[in-house]
Amino acid sequence: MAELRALIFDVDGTIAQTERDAHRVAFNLAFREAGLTWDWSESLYGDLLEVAGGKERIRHYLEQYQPKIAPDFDPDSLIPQLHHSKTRHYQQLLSQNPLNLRPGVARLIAEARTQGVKIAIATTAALPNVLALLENSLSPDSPDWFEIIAAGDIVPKKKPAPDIYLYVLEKLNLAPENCLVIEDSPQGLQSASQADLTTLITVNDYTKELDFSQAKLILNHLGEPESPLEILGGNLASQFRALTYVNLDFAQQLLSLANPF
Ligand code: XBP
Ligand code: MG
Repeated sequence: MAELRALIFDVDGTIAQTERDAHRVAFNLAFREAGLTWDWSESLYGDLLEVAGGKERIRHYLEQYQPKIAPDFDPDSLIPQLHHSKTRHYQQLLSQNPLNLRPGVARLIAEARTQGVKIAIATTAALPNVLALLENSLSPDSPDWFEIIAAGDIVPKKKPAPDIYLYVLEKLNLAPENCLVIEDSPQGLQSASQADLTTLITVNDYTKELDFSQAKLILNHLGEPESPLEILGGNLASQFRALTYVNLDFAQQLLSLANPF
């Protein structure tokens, strides 16, 4: 049997709904601070999320939406400068107004810690941003709970490339069949799947209409006993009709069904 030894969490959109009201707002504050008139609306930001990574997203926006930017602007110095300022604004926003974690996240992390199941993070966001979320919304000492926090530029190729998940597996020293990934985006699913990992999807407003046709199970969130989850699809959905919230027993069952040999 594929024994569950670790849970690997994506961050943005999975642990908390950070994108619309925190990352997006921080990008816009950085643009304004730099004297730029760019403003990323909620709907434009949904399109821009196709590109993972803040610096990569700004570059994509420059190339696709601002091709006529003055030639004396050097993207290679402008982008890191903007991203640095965006990171500062993001940290400030989260410390002033901590975001709620998504349903079931804190409960599942607590259960894993009690049961000796390792926890890890694989994200395209920059490390200071991940730490700001964990410290403000989970617990000030929570970064230490994770075996490995793999973030940002730690690997050269971001999601949907598998590099970040391969890196986490190497650091955990575990085989993919011993780990369950929790993700919210097709790019994250693709990244984890290419590393042979089993992935549970919890969608959000930005990702609920996207293509998860290869997913094993798609939920609206992880659920709580008093706030049950909804099963939205996935090729193992029929096995879990009675599921109300995700716990380690369920995680083990999902892993075993997805890794039968
Ligand atoms: C989501 C991302 C991140 C954030 C912005 O990461 O793509 O780039 O939108 O954060 P994930 P940074 O879903 O993998 O957690 O500006 O720090 O990159
Ligand atoms: Mg995500």
